[in-house]
Amino acid sequence: MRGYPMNQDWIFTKNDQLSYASEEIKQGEAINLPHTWNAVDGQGGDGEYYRGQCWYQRRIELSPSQLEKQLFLEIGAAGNQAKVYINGKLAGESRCGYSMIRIHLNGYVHAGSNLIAVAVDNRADNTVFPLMADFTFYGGLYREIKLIVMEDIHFDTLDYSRDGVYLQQQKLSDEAFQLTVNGTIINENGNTVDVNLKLELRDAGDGIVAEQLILLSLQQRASFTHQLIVDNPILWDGIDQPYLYQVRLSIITEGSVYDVREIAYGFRTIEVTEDRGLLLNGKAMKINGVSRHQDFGGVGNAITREHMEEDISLIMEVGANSVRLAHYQHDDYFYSLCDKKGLLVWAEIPFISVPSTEDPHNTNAIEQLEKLMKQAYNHCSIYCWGIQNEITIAVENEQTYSMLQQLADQAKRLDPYRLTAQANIYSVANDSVIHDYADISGYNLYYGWYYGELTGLGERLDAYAQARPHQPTLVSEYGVDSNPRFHSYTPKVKDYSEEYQLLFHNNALQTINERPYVLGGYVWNMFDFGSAVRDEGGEKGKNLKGLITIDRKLKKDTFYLYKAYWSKQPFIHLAGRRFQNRHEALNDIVILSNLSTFTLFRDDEVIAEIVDNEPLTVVKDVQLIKEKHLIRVEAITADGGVFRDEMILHCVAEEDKSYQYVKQAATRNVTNWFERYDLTNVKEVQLKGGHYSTFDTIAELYHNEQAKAVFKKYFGGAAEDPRFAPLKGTMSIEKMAKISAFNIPQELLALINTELNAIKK
Ligand code: GCB
Repeated sequence: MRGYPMNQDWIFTKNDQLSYASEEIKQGEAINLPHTWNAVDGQGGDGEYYRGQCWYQRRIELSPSQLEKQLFLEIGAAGNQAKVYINGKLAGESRCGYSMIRIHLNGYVHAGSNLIAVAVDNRADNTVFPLMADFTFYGGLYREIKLIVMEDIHFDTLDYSRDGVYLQQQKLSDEAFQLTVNGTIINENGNTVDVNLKLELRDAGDGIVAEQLILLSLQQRASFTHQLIVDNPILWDGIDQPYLYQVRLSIITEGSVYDVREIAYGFRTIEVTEDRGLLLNGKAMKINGVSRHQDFGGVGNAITREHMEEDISLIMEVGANSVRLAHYQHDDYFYSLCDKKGLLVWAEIPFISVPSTEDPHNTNAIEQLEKLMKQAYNHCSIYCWGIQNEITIAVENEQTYSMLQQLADQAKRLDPYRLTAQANIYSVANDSVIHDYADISGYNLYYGWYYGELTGLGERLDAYAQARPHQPTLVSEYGVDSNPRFHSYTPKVKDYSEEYQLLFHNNALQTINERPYVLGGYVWNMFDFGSAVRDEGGEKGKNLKGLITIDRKLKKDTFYLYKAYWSKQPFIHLAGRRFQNRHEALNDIVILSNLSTFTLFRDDEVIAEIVDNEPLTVVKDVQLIKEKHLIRVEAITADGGVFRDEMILHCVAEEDKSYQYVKQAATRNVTNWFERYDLTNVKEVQLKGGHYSTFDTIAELYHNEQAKAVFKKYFGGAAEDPRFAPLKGTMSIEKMAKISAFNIPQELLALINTELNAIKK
């Protein structure tokens, strides 16, 4: 299999005309891939971003000799749906916006110039996931495209898979692993041939560890399963020792090599235990995890390998040992980087927020899971397949469970050796049966941000552990938005200050670390990311929960908090450097470090000598007297290494108001909007059957003019917003009340019910 990049010289237009399947685009824009049309409006517009069907075209010149080979077009991904036309004929389609697409070109192409036209569509479609989520659904051909050239006899490349071969591993004993190789070989010309399948295992130094030759006779196709016993392999042991072997598979006949796959592969065991948490190679490992969305500032999801390398090096710098690649399939290259660096990966599909109301079987979720798994199968870093994220926002019922059962069954059928995982919204009950549908059932918990107090996190985890002592949990998400422009001496929820983010995460880290039964957590999020519908914290179109800004240029103080907890690379960092104008005379200086002995200076004067093993150290009441002070901290390690950091603080007379987040009058998130209703004497309503109530779905309320009028009285046109459309068929007012953003008090539900329940169905 040889691949030739085809990223240059494309023509793009937003003008949607079916004639572009066969006719040249006249007034298009010349672009190179990767490309998205939402790089700007997807992360900072007025909430709307362009969602439509757009066209891409490119010509490809093929010689008669090339046509004797098997030719495939490989499209890294197309967001969210695509139709691929070759010389005017529909040759392939995709409804999985994050998966790789492969199209067999022979039969569509001829010698000379051929027209490739791709219609890419990111409009809302109730049967294609994600339907609704807190991130931008960027449109475009946002990954690389290649022409793949193969001989007539080759590994199967069209069963959705990447390699056409699947590697599985099982530990047999303390001394040996079994490596199983499954796959299918295709013979395009259909004559009976005998082929040798050569299987080699090479170590990191390219030395042969094991080698086998398997004879296969095939006509059109032949499937094979082969096992190799690997004695005492060097283990892939996470970030400490991500040792990779190379599995090389070659198809050979009469001395010629027809097809080769080389797969970097590591041997490891991963278990989740009731009492010892997650075990990697038998050793307990707390999951020090971060989540990642794939997009970058100004680039959207049209990222390159350099962007991915930058992300992985930041994730390594913070010292994480695991990454949740949310909320969809990421670029294959990223999973390879995780293999190389030893990061355990939670991989997942965009079955998120709400199921389809038009397709009760959610076929698209099943298809996306199959593609994710078949394409990412051979990455040893992946330890679990995520089957849903907060899918019960609007409704949790038998249909949800049967859907999850189907996804879990499919994951186990395709891969019996890896775990399944799910991430639930906090409103899912601790004893809900939903937790049974995956090996790992995590909670996305935002106590002290969207609801509750900071202490709520620990209380909730303890309550869960009591309700389900046999199933350990993890915090599959936690975080708060912070804008490094905002600062406070008295950080509090929703002030978006860097200081509140620090406080929140320090509490979360302590809470998770203190509880051995908690597997660990995934910070939401390593990076700020595009979420066009958002407008909060002084930034439009972005979720600001990152430890690093969306352009990857600024590490917020919380980044260094994690580094202090997790990383073994010695460092020291002074927090609060952007909170430069200090109007109070006495200031607490916060030091973040994994070192334990340091000296704090104000200008040239030593103001504290500290010995402290805590990742976060506070030196209280440092007095600022001059207009400008240089605050410096220095640590000397046992082996004489010197680490220092410094910052300038200004002593000012008046509070610098630019540090305060001022809520815009017209922001889309209105707090306490219900205050215009008198809720003082509202009584519970005994609901009558056969009448409307807050338990009916919005779609049902909309069927009746009177019920619709009641809904509109309280919620205005909310249900008519296109973003709400996927929710209408499943969301009730009761369910809305469970979502903190809607801010609906219980008394208001009763008030609405007095009106709704008077209307006969
Ligand atoms: C969640 C979602 C995630 C959001 C996050 C947030 O629970 O799973 O997609 O981005 O909350 O920031 O609200």
